[in-house]
Parts: sequence; structure tokens; C-alpha cells
Amino acid sequence: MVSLHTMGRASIAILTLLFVLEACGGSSMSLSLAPKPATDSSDLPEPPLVKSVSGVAQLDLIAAIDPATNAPGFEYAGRFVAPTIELSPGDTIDITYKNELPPSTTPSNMTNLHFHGITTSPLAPADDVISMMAMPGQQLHYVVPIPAEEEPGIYWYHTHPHGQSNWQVTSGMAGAIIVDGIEMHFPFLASLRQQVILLRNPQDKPDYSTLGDARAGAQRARRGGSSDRGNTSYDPCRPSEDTHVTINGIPEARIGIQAGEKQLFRVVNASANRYVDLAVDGQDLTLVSQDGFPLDSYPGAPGTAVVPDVLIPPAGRAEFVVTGTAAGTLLRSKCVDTGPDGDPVPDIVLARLSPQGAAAPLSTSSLGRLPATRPAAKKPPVPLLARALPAPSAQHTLVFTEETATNQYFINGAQYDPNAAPAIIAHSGTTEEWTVVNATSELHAFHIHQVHFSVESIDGVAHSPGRWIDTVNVPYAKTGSNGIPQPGVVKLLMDFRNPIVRGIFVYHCHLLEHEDGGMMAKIEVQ
Ligand SMILES: [Cu+2]
Repeated sequence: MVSLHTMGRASIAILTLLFVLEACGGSSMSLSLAPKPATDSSDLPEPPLVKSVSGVAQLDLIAAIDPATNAPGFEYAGRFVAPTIELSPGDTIDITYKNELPPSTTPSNMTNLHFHGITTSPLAPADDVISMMAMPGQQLHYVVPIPAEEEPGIYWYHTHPHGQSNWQVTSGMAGAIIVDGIEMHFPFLASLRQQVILLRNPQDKPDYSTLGDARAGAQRARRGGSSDRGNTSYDPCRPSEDTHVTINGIPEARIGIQAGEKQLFRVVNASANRYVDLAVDGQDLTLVSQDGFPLDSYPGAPGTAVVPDVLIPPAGRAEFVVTGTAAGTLLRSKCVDTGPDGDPVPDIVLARLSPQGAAAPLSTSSLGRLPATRPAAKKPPVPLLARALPAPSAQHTLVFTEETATNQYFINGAQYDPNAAPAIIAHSGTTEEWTVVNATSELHAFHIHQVHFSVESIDGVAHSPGRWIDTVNVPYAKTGSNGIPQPGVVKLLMDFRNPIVRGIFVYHCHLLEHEDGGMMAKIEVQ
């Protein structure tokens, strides 16, 4: 359960005001702080774009307190906004990251970066979240090589300081990464406009002063034994202050799309803790990719899937095609049942899809339209992912448990210890079968750095077709017909074949309150 309050209404109103000021070039002062009516949504803001030049996407990023929210944020080019990084397979991300957060003890305001979903090295100066850490006043230099065979799709970067990830990510320290070339998998996408969408769930700062970390304090006090464990009549769709979601930084957006026009929506659930289940009223979605990997990257899998909705756990991504209608329609997140001990996730509207405004270009950047003439990225004749999968060389079981009274979270009975040896040793070039067991009464989202995996089964039911993903929902425990609690179980095929992935990295629950509370461990691939 996450019991944090959302940012206050005033904070949201200020965010809205800032956006409107920006949209108006800062010239208009006849603005109201009153909530905007749903019929007058602002156009979807587009973050600034950093494109690779000569194979390198270079940027300077600053961690600092955003005066608009009084919370930590990314400052880029003088604005508090996380830029979108766009590059080709084989390119390199080069980021100078300076920590200008104030020195503090609760929390310490240390920070770093993780490149979520990217198949890259876990060793410094690449995607190392264990030894690379900047205290206030310090600076890090990331050089992250993207393999030439990296799948084209949407990834993201976010901060990953254990104990403080929840507060930093929920405050917006996260941006999108686009690896170009998805039109090589799906030529029909080349002529479509696309929308890069980051969903966030702004929440209040954890009370670090009570116990010195994010695990308890006011959250525990507010929870006050309110667990619904064993309560079968709880309402998972109940309204809650904690369930507010922003779309590219605003409460609700208008997306211009003409009647009959198809667009590619590329969505990151950058919430620290909130699930979304995306749907568009009156139509099915044509899903083309999950977690950055096109669906047809799994051997034998169909290229696309027509689905009524797509569940995206925190940190997950989905890319899908939607169709405009003459009367307009709504992009919404449907209610999600996160379990008796989980947070309410009610149905909410995220965006109004409308023909109004569609005549104007949606974008002035290359992200507004995938150029059909883009030079083909280098792709090996037989990509690693397309080769026959070796049989698993090892099996591991991870049991997720928690103490809701103290807000502590465990994998196989242990909380994360930065000084502990890796809990799992794997060997490069192999696959392994991992069984993730959820013995709690709420959902968790299993994620591992550096590699993707496929889901073999969920609660004993074979899962087909195969897909490569990096974050998976793990069902909560339910009482069986015999009256005995049955844990939720997912079986995963872990892919350690890419030789770039060697070293020590982590796997964890991507509900970041749980990760901060200990639900994380190390793996070493040798
Ligand atoms: Cu969790």
C-alpha cells in the first residue's frame, strides 16, 4: 500500500498556471487558478528534444529544487523539464549530471540515473546505480552505449538512489528515451504522427524525519491499521486523493487527431507507484510494442495485438495505435484492483482526443512524424533475440513479503543491503527460469535492470504469445476455494545472452515505495 497524499490542489493549479503561461509565451496574465473544465483541456505539452549528433546524444542535466513545486526536479537548459532523448541503435548517451540539491539529512538528497530497459553495461560510467552516486554539490558523467542491435522503441531514464527513489521519481525526475527505427518492424507506422506521453502521479514528500528513511513516519501513521487484508468487500475503484495522474506534466490534455487519422501513442508510466490500465473509449488499441521491444521481436510472436486496454505497471511502457473520430473520444486509465492492501486506482480521464487543433502541426520536432526516409539503423542479419533460446541453465525463486504495519518490504526475507553480496550469480550467454511469488495482499511490479525477460505463466496458466518485457505485474495472493491463501506466481524466462551485460546490478519491485522500503536485491552476471 502507498498512503502518500498527492500534491495539494494549489500545487496542481500552479503547475497548470505555469503551463498556460508557457503556452501563451508568458504574456497573458488574465489567468485563473480555478480548475480548468474538462472541455477546455490544454494541448499536450511536448518536452524538449535532445537528438544524437554524430552518434552521441549529449546533454547537461541538473538535479535541483523546482521552485514551482518545492520538490526535486530535473533542470535542463534553464527550465524544470525532463528532455526526451532520441537516438539510433549503436549511439551513445553522454550526460553530465550535477547534483545541486541542498545538503540535507532527511533525506540526504543523493541522486543518480538509471537507463530503464536499455540493454547496456551495469558498470560505470554506464548504467551503474550501485556505485555511481552524487551527493549534493557532486557531479556524475554518464557514458551509456546503446547496442547496435537494441530494439527500437520507448525507454526512459530516472533517478535511482535507494531510499529516495520514490520521492525523486514521483516529483518528476524522469524522462523518455526513444530508440529510433520502429518503422523497420512496422512500415505502416512510418507515415503516422506520434505522441510521446509520460504519466506521473505526483505525491507528497515522505516523512523522512520520523525514522530517517522512506519506510514509515507519517505514512504509517496515516495508514493507522487501515489495511483491508481479508476484507473481500473493499472497493478498488474508490476515489482517493492519491490517485491523481498528470500527462506530460498537466492534469488533462487535449490531443489533436483528425477523424480517421491513426497516431502512434508511445506511453511511459513514470509513476512511482500507480498502475494505469489504458483504453480509448469506443475502440480497441493496436498494440505494437511493450517495454521498448516490438512485439515481433519475440521469436514466432505476432507483430501486433488488438486489445481493449493495456495494463501498464509502474515503469512499464506501451506503444499502440489509436484512431481519431469526428466527435472526439477519451484516453482513460480504467480502474485497477491492486488488492486489499493496495491503493485505490479509480477510473480517470487522461486526455481528450479531438479533431480541434489537429490542422496545426502537433510537433515541430522530428518526433512529430517518423520520417520514412530515415537511414536504416544497422541491424545484424540474425538479431540475438531471434536466435533459438537455450534451455534455462538455472532456476531461482523470489518470494515477495511485506510488513504493512512498519512499511517494510522483503525479497526472500531480506531487505536490500547496499553492502550485501549478490543474491544471485548468473552466467552470461544463458537463460534462467525465475519464479516470482507474491505472498502479500497487494500487487507488486517485478523489474530487473539491463535485460528483458518473457512471461511463461501467470498463476499457473501458460502465457502466450511470448513477449520481451522488463517490468511485470505480479498478482496478489488470494484465498483459494479451500480457504487457504494462494500466493500470486509468475514464471519468467530471464535472458542473459547479451555479452554487454556483465557485472553487478539489481532487481526490485518498481512500486518505488516498496523498493525504498527494501524490496530489492543484487545479481551478478559473470
Ligand atoms: Cu511492490
